[in-house]
Amino acid sequence: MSPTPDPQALFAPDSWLSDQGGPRYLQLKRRIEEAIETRRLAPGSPLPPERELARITGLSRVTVRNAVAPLVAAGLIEQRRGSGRIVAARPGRVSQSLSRLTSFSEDMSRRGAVPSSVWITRGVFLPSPDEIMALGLSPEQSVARLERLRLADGRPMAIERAALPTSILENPMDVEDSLYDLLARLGRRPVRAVQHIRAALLSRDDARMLGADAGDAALRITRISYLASGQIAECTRSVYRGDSYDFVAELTIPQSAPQTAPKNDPEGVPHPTPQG
Ligand code: 16G
Repeated sequence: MSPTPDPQALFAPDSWLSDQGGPRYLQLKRRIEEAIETRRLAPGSPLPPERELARITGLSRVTVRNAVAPLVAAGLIEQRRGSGRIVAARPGRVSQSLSRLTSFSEDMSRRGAVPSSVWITRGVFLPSPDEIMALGLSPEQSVARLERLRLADGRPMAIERAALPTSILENPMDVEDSLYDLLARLGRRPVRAVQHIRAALLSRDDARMLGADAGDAALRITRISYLASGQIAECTRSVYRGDSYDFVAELTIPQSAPQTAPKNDPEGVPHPTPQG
């Protein structure tokens, strides 16, 4: 079993629990998920018992229970007879939020994995008809193309094919480990993006690079990202191994919609409306 992390340091509520952060059981659930993602709670390490979590966080045991139950149901935490709850063996998949505009390097580092890339193509080219459309270029303008196999801890995760107007990225050879780091240094990091995700099957060539079999499940993602000025910064077409990612979207009820949780519920835990 992995060493027990210091639960006090991990769960002291000052840095993550707030009145504005929504239901408290969800805030705690997120805190535990984040600790698992960043490996502060490594696979095999014990989750502090309910009573201790309640003491450290100042939440009720019911709230703690409501936070932990969905993580057990999702397989992130295992209930072991006699030895309490432990973090499940690291799932092969990476959970990626659909609401945050982050880079591959940031996503992997946040999870304690080491990102790396193998370059497939890097240079300045005349744009293809698709790139002209996607980036709003004229046929005489040029594009910077970056094609990379992206790896986490040496394990192939995705193939990314990015095209950027040369007004955004003049010299693709300047990109070292992270494209978004370089764009940030140039003051041209995208602030908004639209992503399309669809299911696909791996082609023979992509499968070979990803260490999978032709015809295996994959996700195709197109991201068009924008600068604050509205200018298109990047069009990236990626192929992710179907078994490596879970894309997670957090859904909230619109402010104007009627609330179903009883007003007097201090924990904000939604209850089914009593029948009859
Ligand atoms: C992400 C983006 C990709 C971007 C890359 C930059 C998706 C689907 N794609 O993988 O558009 O170019 O990050 O990563 O999320 P980097 O800064 O590590 O090079």
